Parts: sequence; structure tokens; C-alpha cells
Amino acid sequence: MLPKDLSQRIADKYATAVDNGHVKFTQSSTKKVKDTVSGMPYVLSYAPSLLDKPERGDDPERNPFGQPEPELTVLEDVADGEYRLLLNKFPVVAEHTLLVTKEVKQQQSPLSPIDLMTAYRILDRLDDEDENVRHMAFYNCGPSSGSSQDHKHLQILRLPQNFLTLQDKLCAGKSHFLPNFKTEPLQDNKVSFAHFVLPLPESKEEVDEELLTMSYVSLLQRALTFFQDWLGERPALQNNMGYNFLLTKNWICVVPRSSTKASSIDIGFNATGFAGLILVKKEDIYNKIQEDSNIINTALLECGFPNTAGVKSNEYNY
Ligand code: B4P
Repeated sequence: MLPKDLSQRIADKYATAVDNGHVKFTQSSTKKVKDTVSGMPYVLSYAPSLLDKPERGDDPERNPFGQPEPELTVLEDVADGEYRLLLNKFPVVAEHTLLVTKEVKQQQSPLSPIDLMTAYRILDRLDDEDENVRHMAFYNCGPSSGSSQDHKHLQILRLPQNFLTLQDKLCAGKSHFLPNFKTEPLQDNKVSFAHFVLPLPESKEEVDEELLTMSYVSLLQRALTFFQDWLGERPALQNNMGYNFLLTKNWICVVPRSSTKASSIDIGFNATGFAGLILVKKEDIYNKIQEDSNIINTALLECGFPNTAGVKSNEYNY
């Protein structure tokens, strides 16, 4: 069981950890931008000081989640001792948490029913409809997904206030369904990159391990089909497969990944990028994006695969 006051516990732990220097918060300036070509809404977070952060944290040789710092540990036992809930040591958004397996598991491993259900329960505890507070859980899986730590962890991030993601727009007014040979997952045909989305039931009582698992597996299967079909053209994918998993209380999404970094500009993405949350560290890139936000649409495609809206998964044709 998650404590009822989870939000408060995170807030208290975070405030103390920032004060005593255990959390190293990075300031950023944020700006909402809409790509007029694809219609995709973005929040740009510009954080130049992140360029100084070492890529794998302050001690690259150490697994930070094996014996996490007590000052960052919000909950020692989540889901009968399966996980710990930790504060992210290097957040850009306040109170960013990590759901970390206690046992060492690989970040390449698929999400289990209990991973999915625990993430959903945390979202349910943290979201506050009256206060317009929403969160997203995400999982960067595999070498091309943007992850930097190999110990299995999901992340939970507060979404910017009043921000509707691509997936929110896609699922607005739609009921939950599972894709089958006739019905494909939702995909916005105006954006460049492939993404597979399913709406979740509005009532949390209808959401259980089975529903989340069936939804996740059906989306993951589409991502795996991509890799299979692209291997002939890009054999390097064999050792470089990855995908991003994104979950809110409203929808579930999988994005197959081909690369961590874009090829046309110097920017990389983890799962957050495919919800329109774009973290920019370099000034010249920030300026370019402000001049033409469609650059992000191109960069996201370079890190993923071409959109297949309207095409059945057994008819992908490259
Ligand atoms: P990964 O899945 O491995 O990597 P990541 O989130 O993409 O972050 P990365 O480390 O590559 O940093 P980046 O400069 O892109 O997650 C590992 C997580 O463990 C990270 O969150 C990391 O901070 C955390 N961590 C490392 N050592 C730790 C320790 N000792 N104790 C606890 N936690 C530890 O991004 C910098 C930060 O911004 C990251 O936190 C990232 O999650 C976040 N971020 C990226 N894009 C964002 C966006 N669009 N909006 C808001 N935040 C964003």
C-alpha cells in the first residue's frame, strides 16, 4: 500500500534534500511552443548548466540505485518490498522521483504487470484533479532510448500545468480499447515519428494489472514489429534496440527508438521528448528551435521511426 500522504512525503524529503545538497536541482527557463506544421505542442526547457553534469551522475562507476542514499529515499518498501521510491538526484523538475527495483534488474528488461500497476498507483496518488496537477511515468528501455543507468527504474515527473500532450489530444473523448487485427493503436498522422497510444479507462476501478499488461504488450508488439522489419535496412539496430514507455492516468504509449541523438542537430531525447517535453542544453540549438519548431519534429523522427498512421501492423512496407 502506498501512503495516503505520498505527495507530502515527497515534498518534505525533496525540500530537505535540496537544502542539504543531496538533490542537485538544475534551473531551467521554460517556454510553450506549438509546431504549426505538425500541430505538436512542446514545452522547451532550456538548461545550459546541465552541460557540466557528468553523463552518468557524479560517480559513473557506481550503480546509484544499488544502495541509494538514505537522504534520497522517500519509501524503502513499495509493493511488498519490490521497489524503493527515490528522489531523482539531478532533477530539472522539482520532486521528480524514481521507482527503482530493489533487486538488480536490467533496464533492457520488459515491464512486468507489477511494474505497470505500481506506476499507475503512484500516478493515482500524486495526481490532483482539483488542483490541476498531473504526472507522467516513463521508462527508457534499451540503448537507444536515452537511458543512462542500467539498473531497472521507472521515472515519475509532474507535467507542466495546463499542458496537453500529443497523446492527450489523440485520446480526448475516446474510450479504452485493445488493438486487434482490425483496429490499430492511435497514432497522430501529422507528426513525423511512429508512436502507439491507447486511451485508459476514466474510472480507476477498471484499471488492473491485466488491463495494463494487455495494453502494454499490444503496443510493445508493434514496436518489435518495427525492429524486425527495419533490420534488413539497418543491421546496426540489432544491438541498439530500444523504446520509450509513457503512462498517465489517461493513456499508455510506446515509441520505438532508433537512436539516442538526432543526426541533423545536436540534441537527444528520452521518453519525455515524445510527450513534447524538450530539454535543451545548448544555446544555438535553443535559438534554432525558437526560429523553427518543426526542427524538433525532424529530430524526433531521427531518433525514432517514420509514422505509420493508417497502416496495419502486418502491412508495414519499407
Ligand atoms: P535514465 O533513464 O538512465 O536517464 P535520463 O532520465 O534520460 O537522464 P540522464 O541521466 O541521461 O540525464 P539528462 O542530462 O538527459 O535515468 C537515470 C536517472 O537517475 C536520471 O534521472 C538521473 O538524474 C538519476 N540519477 C543519477 N544518479 C543518481 C543518484 N545517485 N541518485 C538518484 N538518482 C540518480 O537529464 C537531466 C535530468 O533531467 C534527468 O533527471 C532527466 O530525467 C531529466 N529530464 C530529461 N528530459 C527532461 C524533460 N524534458 N523535462 C524534465 N526533466 C527532464
